Amino acid sequence: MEAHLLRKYFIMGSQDCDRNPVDILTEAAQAGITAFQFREKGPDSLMGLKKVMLGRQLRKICYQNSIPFIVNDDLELAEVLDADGIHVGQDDVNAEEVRARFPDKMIGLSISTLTELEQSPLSVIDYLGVGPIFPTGTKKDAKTPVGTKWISQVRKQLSHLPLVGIGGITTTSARDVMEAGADGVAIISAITKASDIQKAVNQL
Ligand code: TZP
Ligand code: MG
Repeated sequence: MEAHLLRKYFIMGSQDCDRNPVDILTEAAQAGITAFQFREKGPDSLMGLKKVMLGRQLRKICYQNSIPFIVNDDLELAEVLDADGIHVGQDDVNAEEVRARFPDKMIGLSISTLTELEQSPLSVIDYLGVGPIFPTGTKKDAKTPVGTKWISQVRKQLSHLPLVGIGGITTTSARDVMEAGADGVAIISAITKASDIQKAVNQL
């Protein structure tokens, strides 16, 4: 995977949006995000056909703007929507199983601790999501923040693997995450809650 695609990695599901997710992604795509992850998850998220129908609309926006479309956790949905990639966490389906099923899709894996890093099947994944870097109100079950120092540590150990910081990153703290050695920032609320998405993406 080309690391520059992770630079401004926008993640979102309908549960993160106070207005139409289609409008939010359209604005973010036009403003210059470099990748998108459809993460329809948690309380208030859509299920079944509604999830698929929203996914189709978001997928189309990514096609039209040449932005990689990545699905969180849901392998069936990734298949149905012809996603470019899949992102899995520690409690989701194993990355090796994902690779066996999808030889050509990008695979991202979240890690929060050294143990998780050591136990990860790094040879089958395309990038790591590292965090939460800062406290976040978006993911209710987020682990303890690891800080930007941890990005530097992971970067030292893994010079070859693209990595993106996630969790509580704002337009002002994104710089620290990049300077610690990340290839990009993965953000939800810094974009979904922005009063001016164009401006927020520019600042990022
Ligand atoms: N994984 C770790 S923190 C997080 C996820 C999905 C939430 C990130 O959201 P925000 O609003 O950018 O803090
Ligand atoms: Mg997960």
